[in-house]
Amino acid sequence: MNADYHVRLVNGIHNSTVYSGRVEIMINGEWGTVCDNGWDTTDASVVCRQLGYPVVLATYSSAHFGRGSGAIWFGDLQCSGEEESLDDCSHIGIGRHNCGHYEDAGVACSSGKNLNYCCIINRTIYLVLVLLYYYKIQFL
Ligand SMILES: [Ca+2]
Ligand SMILES: [Ca+2]
Repeated sequence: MNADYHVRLVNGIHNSTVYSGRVEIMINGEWGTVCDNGWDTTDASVVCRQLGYPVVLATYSSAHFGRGSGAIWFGDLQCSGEEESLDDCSHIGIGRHNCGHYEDAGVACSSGKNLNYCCIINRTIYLVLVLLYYYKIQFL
């Protein structure tokens, strides 16, 4: 990973549960975007994990969060999902692409905290219903 490498999400939501927006990356002091060509959940998982929001809720293409400006750093990313940052993923070369900013990639990441909370409640309700059903059969 390049020492002068930063990532942020622009024009979306940023709170303790969700972080979303246009993917912007700083390389050599310049913020740029990622082209949506080949942009998928595996690539996005690298961004989300680096930002401390380990769950990918959705990926976006076609400048869903508005068009960025300046460089378009990456296109045709092929991450395995294990990389520390996008510049460790396979790609066609920094700044090499045939994309426009109308193709800027976006992502919605989640901390997963509220998701776990929801599912614990759902599982508890399910368990109670199963027990009620079971006891109803016993007493009939
Ligand atoms: Ca495209
Ligand atoms: Ca990809």
